Amino acid sequence: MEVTFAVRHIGVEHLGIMTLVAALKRAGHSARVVPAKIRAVERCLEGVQGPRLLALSAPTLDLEHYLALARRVCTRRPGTRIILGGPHPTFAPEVIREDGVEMICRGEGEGALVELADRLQAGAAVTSVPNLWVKDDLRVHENPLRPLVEDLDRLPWPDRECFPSGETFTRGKMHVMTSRGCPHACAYCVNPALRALYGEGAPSLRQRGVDDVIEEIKAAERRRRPALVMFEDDLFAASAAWTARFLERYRAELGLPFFCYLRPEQVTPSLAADLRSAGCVTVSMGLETADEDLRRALLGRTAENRQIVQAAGVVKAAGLALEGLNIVGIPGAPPDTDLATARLNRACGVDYAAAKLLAPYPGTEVYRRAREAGELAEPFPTSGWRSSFHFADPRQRRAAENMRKLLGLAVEFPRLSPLIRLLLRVPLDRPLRPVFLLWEGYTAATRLYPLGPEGVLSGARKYAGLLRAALGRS
Ligand code: B12
Ligand code: SF4
Repeated sequence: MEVTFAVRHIGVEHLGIMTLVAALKRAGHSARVVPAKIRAVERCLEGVQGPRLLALSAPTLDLEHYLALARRVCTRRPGTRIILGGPHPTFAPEVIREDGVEMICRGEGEGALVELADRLQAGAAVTSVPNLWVKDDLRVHENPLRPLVEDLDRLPWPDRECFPSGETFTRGKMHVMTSRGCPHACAYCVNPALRALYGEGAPSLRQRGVDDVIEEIKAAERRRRPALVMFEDDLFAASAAWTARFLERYRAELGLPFFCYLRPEQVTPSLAADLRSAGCVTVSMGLETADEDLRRALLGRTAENRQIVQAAGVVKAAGLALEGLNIVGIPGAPPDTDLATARLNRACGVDYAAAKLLAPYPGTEVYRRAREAGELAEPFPTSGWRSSFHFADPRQRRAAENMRKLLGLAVEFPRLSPLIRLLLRVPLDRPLRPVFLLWEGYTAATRLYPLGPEGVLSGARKYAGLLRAALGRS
């Protein structure tokens, strides 16, 4: 049978969907990816022979968009089966009670979706598929999870042809994951929640074989050479022995420029040198906040500032570009924490300081605490511009949301600090969005992602779209 995936952010390689598509195809089904707009979805569903299944992958910020789409599809194309998977339904399965959502998938989806498609094609009942919760007229069937796929090499490679443009990569970036999971316990991340969901005995980190990853990149490269390989692993270079073998092979057989995430605790001069000689151009590293107590107690990260600055120095000394990942607008943080975070980024010599607002995503420890304290914003915002915490004092909300847009500039231009301090108090949400996007786009093109003229051009198109959206939405 044919499965229709509707995707909101069509310009981003989405490894989850691409792998699900590949799994369906391997099992003899077909799948199409269309933009998550009612007309495109209807057109696609009209052409489907046999049972119609609409598959949606929902992070929390996109939930409202997908629920609205599901409701419309239900009304206009009755009989369409609709399934929602991804981080939000995994950790907030009660979303199944929403109109339009018949099924949700919790956790890893390849086995579940293939089994669902098999059963629909055979006209069999679907209420007992492991990983799925299924709503019928009487009740919600809450099925147990199937075990995690232990050997990731058994999964098919992501289908790189499934997106409508037919392009293999977005802006020349090829996204790859060499592993799934992470054994750490950061309070704002879904990984600890995933471990709790699967229970004791489930592996907290699974790594692919070196061969499998190298062959996947080579196969993609034969179709189109990527300008940059983006390793999206939650924890790249988790094992020293695996990493040494992998980088050796990568250097000898591929040598393509690449990007990866590291934790400061992982960085050593020899790792940095190996990364560099294998082709790494940019490392992205979580600094989080300059307040060590907050970092430890509230965010669950134990690195000290001294260690972070040292790790950053090692990365820079190896000739790699460094992106600092920061969390600003932490409710209850002492005044000036975010300005101290700007100073920490300067001490690290980051090439770009990315800032996100602390967000309580379902399943995380931060969510649990915020809910208990009655600090969750109602309704949950649908864009990353707004804080998802309830602030008793609106001035604190304003300062948090403004700082998310100004941190990069505060790091780059320390002389602006007095002005930035002032701007934090002014209601400037919308005017600051283009300022933020222009700075982010500029540093992405000139410092972090060497994508060549084609990449710069399509990056400019992407940022033009983001600018339009930022100015038009709340
Ligand atoms: C790469 C990445 C990005 C990339 C690309 C995102 C993308 N669309 O692919 C970029 C940088 C753009 C990004 C941005 C953001 N991200 Co992000 N990102 C990731 C990351 C590291 C990997 C995603 C991935 O490819 N995973 C691998 C695939 C195989 O897993 P998967 O997507 O979960 O899919 C599997 C299952 O969930 C399930 N499944 C998924 N969809 C469906 C659908 C159906 C129908 C079925 C049956 C099953 C199913 O089956 C899949 C295969 O097993 C994850 C962390 C993680 N490990 O997943 C965070 C993660 C998804 N991101 C997260 C967040 C918060 C964000 C941002 C909001 C950050 C910010 N403040 O700006 C933004 C906006 C996201 C958005 N609107 O889409 C959170 C989401 C939490 C939540 N509840 O929503 C995660 C989980 C990080 C975390 N540790 O908490 N992100
Ligand atoms: S934030 Fe990073 S290091 Fe922490 S648990 Fe999540 S993936 Fe692991």
